[in-house]
Parts: sequence; C-alpha cells; structure tokens
Amino acid sequence: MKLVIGNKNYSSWSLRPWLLMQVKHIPFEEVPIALYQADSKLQQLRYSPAGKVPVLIDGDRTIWDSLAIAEYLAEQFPQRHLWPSEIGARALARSVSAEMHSGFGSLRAQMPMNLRAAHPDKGRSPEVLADIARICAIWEDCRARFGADDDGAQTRPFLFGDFTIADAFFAPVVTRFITYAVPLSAACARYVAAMRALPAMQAWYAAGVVERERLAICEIYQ
Ligand SMILES: N[C@@H](CCC(=O)N[C@@H](CS)C(=O)NCC(=O)O)C(=O)O
Repeated sequence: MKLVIGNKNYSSWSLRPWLLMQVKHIPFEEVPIALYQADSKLQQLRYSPAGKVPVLIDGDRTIWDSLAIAEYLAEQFPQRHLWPSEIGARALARSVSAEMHSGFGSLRAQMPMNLRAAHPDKGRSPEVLADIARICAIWEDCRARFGADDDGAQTRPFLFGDFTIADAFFAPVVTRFITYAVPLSAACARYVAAMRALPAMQAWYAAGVVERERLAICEIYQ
C-alpha cells in the first residue's frame, strides 16, 4: 500500500493514518507531498479527486479522508484490533473519533499543528478553552474506564487500553497541547506523555522538525 501524506510538521490529518499504520505494523510506502506549493494541488489531484491528503492507495483502490482510511484498514486487518474488541468500547471509540473528526474547529483554527514551534499561552480564546475542556473530559473518561489491567493497576496507557484508531485521531491534538503548552490534569498529562513517547510518534516528530517549508497559513503566531 501507499500512503500519500503532507508535511509532517503541519499536516494533522496525515499524522492519523501514518501513526495508526506504524503502531499496528501495517507495511506501507510513504508518498510525501509538500503542501501549498505552486504544484501541490496538481500532485494531490493525481492521487485523489478530493485533492487533499491523506490518501491510501491499495492496488486499484483509492481511499481518501483519514476516517475512511482508518475504517478500511480496520476491515483489512481485523487481527490487528484497530478498534476495541468489545462492542460497547468500540461504539464509544467510534463516537469519540467521529466527534474529533467533525468537531473542535476553534482548536484547529487557533492552535494549528506545528511541531517545531513553541507558543505557550497563545490561542486560548473561550471557544478554544471549551474545546480543550471537552477533549480532556473524553480522555479522562476513557482512561478511567479502560486504563486499568486485570489487577486494577493503570498500566494500559491509551484511551481504550491498547492503541486504537481513537488514539490515532487524537494524536494531532497531543502535539497541539505540547506546542501551545496547554495546562492539563495529571491524567491528561500522562496520556500526552504516553503518546509522545511512542517510537512512531518520535519518528514523525524527528522528520517533521527538520522540514524546510514554512507555511504562512499555519504560522499564525509568527
Ligand atoms: N477530512 C479530511 C481532511 C483532509 C485535509 O484537509 N487535508 C489537508 C492537509 S492537513 C490538505 O490536504 N490540505 C491541502 C489542500 O487543501 O490543498 C481527512 O480527514 O483526511
């Protein structure tokens, strides 16, 4: 399979399937496109009629949009448990992933993903703070319900215990909370640390911070 992605420093939508495939050991070839350059749109349209990234190419199938890609991979690799196994947990994981996919517009607009930047205190409008409060409530609820192992110890660090699509969908928010130094509860800070420590997340950061392109559209606090 091929995964077409944008700049690692900026492309929040690209991070989701990339991280999911890396963590779940699904092999793929990466096709990078530098976004918002003179020929970017043309390149993007070569892969998908929507003209956006990410795009997954699997033989003669083209799958675009990060949620459609995640669902396709979950069907293709059932043994990798991309969604939680238990139906109630799976329904909740789908709900919070869909809420992330279609919501939190203020956070996205006022705290754009930018791995190499440090903007403590920027972007904290009342609307963004409301988005942050809702996201933290989701994380705390999931961690309280699914974080414990059979002995009751909080040893399973992800939203549904093991890493799932829900974690991949919140991964860009994790980077935003780091870039904008968002104050967090202890439980949310532990979740951010666990996500940031993933070897795949470290690899994405390492590649992102050395990219040369500076996209004015994402550098709203320069
Ligand atoms: N809902 C889509 C959003 C895709 C999207 O907006 N991608 C951005 C990259 S972060 C893009 O391609 N921007 C470049 C452009 O619109 O030309 C998804 O989940 O994949």
